[in-house]
Amino acid sequence: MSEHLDKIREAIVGGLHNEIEELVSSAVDAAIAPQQIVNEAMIPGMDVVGQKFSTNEIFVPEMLVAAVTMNKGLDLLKPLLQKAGSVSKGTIVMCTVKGDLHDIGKNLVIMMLEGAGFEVIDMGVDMNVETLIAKVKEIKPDILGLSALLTTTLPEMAKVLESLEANGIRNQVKVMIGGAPVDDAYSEKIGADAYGGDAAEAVQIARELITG
Ligand code: B1M
Repeated sequence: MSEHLDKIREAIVGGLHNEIEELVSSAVDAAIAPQQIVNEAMIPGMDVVGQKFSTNEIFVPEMLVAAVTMNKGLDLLKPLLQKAGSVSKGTIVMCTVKGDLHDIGKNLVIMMLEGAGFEVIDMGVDMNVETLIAKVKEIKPDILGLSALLTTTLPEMAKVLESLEANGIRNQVKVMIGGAPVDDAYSEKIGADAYGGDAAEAVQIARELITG
């Protein structure tokens, strides 16, 4: 099993986007659980990419190819991660905040939420506050999910919460936040309802937020 996972991790790190689908398929054929492929090979691969970027061993183009490779692998796993029930467990509007283009984590969270039976409206990346507030007013979701990967875009989460207050709709929607630089303390500081550390935790929290 570890040979499959090692190869997938190395393919993400090396940006082997032409090989990833075959590697993921053969891991699935070898009965390795999709969640294990994501958590023990793909995400650790992205962590290595991040470390190499920090130490100037690789630059943005290589990081981008790694992201393409990751997305191809996730696309293949998506139907296996999703076994949605027919009755919606609740509605969630989700985005990556203004100024931030990182969407792999958000997409993974969405896949898991959909798999758990939630209806998710994906607003994409670099989402401006006005458009988001208009969507919340239109859809009236149970939960608004915000993702951010950059320390520079974290304050955008606070802006969304301020804008919900200013529009008089803060008490109508629960707000869940997540992303690598986010933590419980930040969630509390800006007045979000919850912080999710990873996709599985996000599902658990969404359930709790909806059942109260
Ligand atoms: Co970017 N980048 N990047 N990047 N990038 C980071 C985040 C960085 C940590 C790399 C580093 O320096 N080590 C660093 C941020 C440093 C900081 O702010 N302190 C960084 C930087 C600096 C940048 C640029 C500024 C680089 C530049 O241009 N000079 C630039 C910014 C662009 C922008 O957004 N405006 C940039 C660009 C890019 C690419 C476009 C090349 C690419 C993104 C492609 C894409 O997403 N489509 C990219 C990538 C791939 C990364 C790393 C390597 C990987 C991110 C990732 O996908 N991780 C990243 C380093 C790292 O994180 N190791 C890095 C895998 C993903 C599954 O994890 O997103 O954390 P994650 O999501 C997790 C949890 O956080 C959680 O669940 C997910 C699943 O477990 N979660 C939630 C996420 N959202 C949630 C929401 C929830 C709940 C849980 O509820 C709503």
